[in-house]
Amino acid sequence: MEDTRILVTGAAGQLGSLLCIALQQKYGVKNVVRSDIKLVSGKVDILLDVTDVDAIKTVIHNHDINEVYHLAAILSANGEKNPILTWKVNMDGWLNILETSRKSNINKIFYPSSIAVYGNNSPLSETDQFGYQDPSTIYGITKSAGEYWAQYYFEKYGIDIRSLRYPGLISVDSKAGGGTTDYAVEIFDYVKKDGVYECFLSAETRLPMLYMDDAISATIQLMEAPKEAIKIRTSYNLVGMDFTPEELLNEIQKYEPSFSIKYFPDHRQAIADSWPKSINDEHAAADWGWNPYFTIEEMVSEIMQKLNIKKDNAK
Ligand code: NAD
Ligand code: AKB
Repeated sequence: MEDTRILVTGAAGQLGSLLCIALQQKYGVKNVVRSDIKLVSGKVDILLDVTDVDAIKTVIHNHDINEVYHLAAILSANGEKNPILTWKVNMDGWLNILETSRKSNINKIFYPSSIAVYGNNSPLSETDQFGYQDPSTIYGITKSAGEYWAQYYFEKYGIDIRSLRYPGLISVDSKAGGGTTDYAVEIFDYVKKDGVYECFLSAETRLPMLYMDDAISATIQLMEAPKEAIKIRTSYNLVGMDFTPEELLNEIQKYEPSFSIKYFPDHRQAIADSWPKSINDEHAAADWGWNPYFTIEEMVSEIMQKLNIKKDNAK
């Protein structure tokens, strides 16, 4: 059997930098080629701009790649600053990966989608796998179209493309990259006695979220599932929890009672308001056994351990 030889695009990002560690542990350091448009020491092996199709071909050929994790993208909030560039990176970049894969030895691809495919006219509570998509951002438009391109290349060319519709991903070991859910990552940089976080969403904005460890487990579990188990070839709904900034604050205050949030909602509020409040991911559970581990309580407890902050027993 040939070795799994993986190319990761966007490897320096919030997800990529941690997913690459898990892939290296699983497949061996030499079998994971970490690429990004920027060189970040310890996170990126080679420079690769996904809008450059010739560069993609060369890397896939020179490194004998047979699997791709295509993470490179511009996220929701940053995308609104430059919609045309966002289309170019997210859509042309994805088509470059798909076309190069079709013409080479690539047999499996991971493609991350997002809850951003849903929007104002979608069902926003317990949003169903097949709920109407109505993306409100250029990012969501590219992710929605990208899902259908994934299904098209699977059906027409037989490439085994698998995808997850991630909610907001929360990590402390890597920084968020310019999205609407970033507050739930940034906030932990401010947690200390009498610390204050200035939140760009309102106190009651509910959004679906997932702790990074669960996101990485889900990704690997999906990619390892038997081919016949994967019944959805657009992208699977996936979630771990949902909460508001105020609920996250209450959980953090169990450890740091004097910590507080000041609310200054900005342009990202409208994006958040158009996204699901909660997600139904029963197809992921039924098809390949998805079962998240982290609740908000377990996540905050784990993060506080990492930050070396102990529970305040008075709370
Ligand atoms: P990120 O912004 O942290 O990282 C994206 C990376 O892509 C960056 O390192 C950036 O340098 C790179 N990049 C940008 N343009 C590029 C180009 N032209 N060529 C090559 N690389 C380029 O994003 P992330 O949070 O790590 O997200 C990874 C993937 O997961 C994205 O596709 C994103 O849409 C998806 N996703 C993330 C979340 C989340 O909450 N983090 C949620 C849903 C979906
Ligand atoms: C963003 O906020 O843009 C991302 C996402 C949910 O896709 N975190």
